[in-house]
Amino acid sequence: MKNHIFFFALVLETAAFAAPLSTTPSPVDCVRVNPAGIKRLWQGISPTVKEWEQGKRTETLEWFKENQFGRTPIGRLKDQKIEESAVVFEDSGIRINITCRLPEGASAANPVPVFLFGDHRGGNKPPYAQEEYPNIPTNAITARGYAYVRWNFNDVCPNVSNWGGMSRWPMGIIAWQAVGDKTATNIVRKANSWGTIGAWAWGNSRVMDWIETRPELDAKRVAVVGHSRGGKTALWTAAQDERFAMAVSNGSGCGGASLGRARGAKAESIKAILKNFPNWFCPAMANLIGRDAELEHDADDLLRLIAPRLVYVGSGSEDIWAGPESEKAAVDSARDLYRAYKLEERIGYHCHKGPHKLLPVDWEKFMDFADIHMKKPSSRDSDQIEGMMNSALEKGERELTIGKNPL
Ligand code: GTR
Repeated sequence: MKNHIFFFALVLETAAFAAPLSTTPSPVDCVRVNPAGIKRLWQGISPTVKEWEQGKRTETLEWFKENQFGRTPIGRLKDQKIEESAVVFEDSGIRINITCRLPEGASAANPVPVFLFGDHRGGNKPPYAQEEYPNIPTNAITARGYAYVRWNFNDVCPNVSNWGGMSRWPMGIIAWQAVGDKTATNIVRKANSWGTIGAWAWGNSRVMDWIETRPELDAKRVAVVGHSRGGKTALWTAAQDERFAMAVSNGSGCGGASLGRARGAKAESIKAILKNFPNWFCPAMANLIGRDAELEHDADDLLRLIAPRLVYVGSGSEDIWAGPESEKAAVDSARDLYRAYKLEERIGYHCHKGPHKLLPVDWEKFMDFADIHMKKPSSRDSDQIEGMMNSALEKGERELTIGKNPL
C-alpha cells in the first residue's frame, strides 16, 4: 500500500514537471511548468525576503552583469557638470540634453513626481538626429501632476541598429571609457563589457543626478520609462540604480520583460536579437543562444531586481515579436517576491489592443498605476515601505538600499 502511494505521488510529480511547453502557453502554465533539467533559481519555490536580500539578489544582479548587459564600468564622472538643461562631461565632450515640462504648481515647496523618458528615436544616420518619439501625451502627463523629463539615447551612445562589426559607428561613452575617444569605432570588448543598453542605463542615472539637483522635482518619486530597446534599458536602469522609485517597460520583449521559458513560437529569440543587435548586450550573451527556455535567470528575475520598488510592464496584443503573453508571464512569476514583501500591488501590467507601439493609452495606464503609489498622500509611501522592509528583515541584518545610489 505504502508503495502504491509512493508510486502515485511520483507519477503526479513527474506529470507536473514533464508537461511540455506549448508554443503559446498561457501565463499560468508558463510559471508553473518547470521542465526537468532546467536550472532555475527558485525551482518553483517563492523566495523569502531574507533569502533575496541576503545573497540571492546580489547573485542575480551579478548574473545579468556577466551574461546579459555587461558590467557598468563607470558611475558619476569627475568632470560631470550639471547645467540648467544638460549634464555635460568636459573630458569626453559628451553632453546629455534634457527637456523638462513641469505641471502647474511645481516648486521647491511642492516637488512633483517625475516620468523620466529615455527616448531611443533617431540615430541610424550620423549626426544622430534628436528625433522624438511620436505622440507622447505631455499635456496629459503634466495635467495629472507629473513632470515629464526627456533625453535622447544618442547623446550618450549612438542608437544604431548594429555596429556593423563595430567598425563603422562611433561608440560614444563606451569608446571614451575604453580608449578615451568617443568617436572611436573598433573597440575590443571583453566577454562582460557593457553594450549600448548598459550605456543608455548609465545615461538614465546621470539624468537622475540632474533631477536630484532640481528642487521642484521629487527625486524620491521618479519613474524611468522606455519603449522597446528603451524598455529593456528602463528595467536595467532600475535594477542597478536603486534611486529610481519605479520602472516602466513597454513592449520590451526579448532581453527585457519577456520570459524566455514562455516564449511564443513567433517571438524574438536570443539568437535573433544578437544577430540584429549584438551591440546592445555583452559579448558573453552569445553563450545563451538556443537556451531561451532554460536560462538560469530569466526576465522574471530582472523584474525581481527592482522589488519592492514599483515595476510596471506594458504590452501590445499584436506585438507577437515581443510576446505579450511572455511579458505577462514574467510579471506573474515575479509577483511571488512582491508577495513575500507583502507589497503585491506594487507590480502591474496591462496590454493595449494593437501593435508594437508606445501609445497615449499606455501613458494613461502608467499614470493610473503611479497615481496609486507615487502620489501624496500615498497609502504606501517610501517611509512606510522602509518600515515594512525593516519588519520583514531581522533588525540590523542588512542596510536598506532604497534611495541609495550604487553607481
Ligand atoms: C525590434 C527588436 C526588439 C525591440 C525593438 C526596438 O525589432 O527585435 O528587441 O526592442 O526592435 O527597440 O526597436
